[in-house]
Amino acid sequence: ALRSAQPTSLIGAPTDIGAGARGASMGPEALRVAGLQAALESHGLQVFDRGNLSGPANPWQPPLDGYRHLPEVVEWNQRVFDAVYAELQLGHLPILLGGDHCLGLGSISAVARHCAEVGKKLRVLWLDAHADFNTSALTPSGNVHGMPVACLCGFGPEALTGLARMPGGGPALHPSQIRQIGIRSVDAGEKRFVHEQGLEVFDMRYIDEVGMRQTMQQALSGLDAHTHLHVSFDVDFLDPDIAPGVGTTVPGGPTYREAQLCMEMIADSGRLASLDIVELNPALDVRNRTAVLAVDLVESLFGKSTLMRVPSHGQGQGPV
Ligand code: 4U7
Ligand code: MN
Ligand code: MN
Ligand code: MN
Repeated sequence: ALRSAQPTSLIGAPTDIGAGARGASMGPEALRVAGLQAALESHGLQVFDRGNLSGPANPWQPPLDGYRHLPEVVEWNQRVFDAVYAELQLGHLPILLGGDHCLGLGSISAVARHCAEVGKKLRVLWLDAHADFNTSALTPSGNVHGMPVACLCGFGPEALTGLARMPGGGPALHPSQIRQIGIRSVDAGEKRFVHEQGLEVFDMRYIDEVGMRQTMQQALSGLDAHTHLHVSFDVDFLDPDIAPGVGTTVPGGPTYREAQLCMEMIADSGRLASLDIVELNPALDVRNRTAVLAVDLVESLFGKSTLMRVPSHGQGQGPV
């Protein structure tokens, strides 16, 4: 018996507008070359590849008032917002192919707006080496890919914090809706702000001590049938030994097995309803192996609980 799963839509956003290194703009194509669509289809999912969005080029300028490329970042995020929102309205599960992590702003703003309109609760899992909770006053770089979580919580320029146009005004997210996993590089001022705002952070020290299983049980606790689960997967979450193709590597990340378990437990929750795959940088990768790994992990994210396995290509063992 095949439970009919929600169709998925791939949305490419080929830009590195918010990053500190060039190359994340090649992420969408690298994920396609690594076989993302076929991998999802092999699990019985219906996949629509919507192609790539377009937007302003990267002018590669120094920061202005604490932000690099703010007008261009805003424009890209408006386009991402519109594309993700349209898929949610169709009842599809949007998969944003970044692009750098500033695009999580447009994507999650669309998800938050959608949830408010249909009366769903929203939980965001932020898989990342970084907290991405900087503001223009705190940032050591001015790169907006280090700021999306703060902006989503209402701390940032109006052009970014207001993207969602939430029904009651107000920010797209409250910190209590977010769980951060894999964190191991947070700037000094950013760290104080994370504590002040009460973000729930499962950092690498925590994962080392209690293990990925208990970490994910806690991060996924309290979900119910009315919860929309969004996963924002920054590929630098993974240990750089297995995932070298990112702009900001931080040693000491989850191993292959830990990352698999993380994805499998999200799949088992049965609540995954939207996804970002961001920060993949093919210019820094080795023969596309980080893209292939990301596809492998995304398969686990969809493989277990979203649908039953069916005999396919004469190889299947039937439902498991
Ligand atoms: B990513 C950094 F200073 N914190 O703000 C910053 F270390 O989306 C890095 O998680 C941000 O990859 C990394 O520039 C952003 C830096
Ligand atoms: Mn990030
Ligand atoms: Mn990161
Ligand atoms: Mn990065």
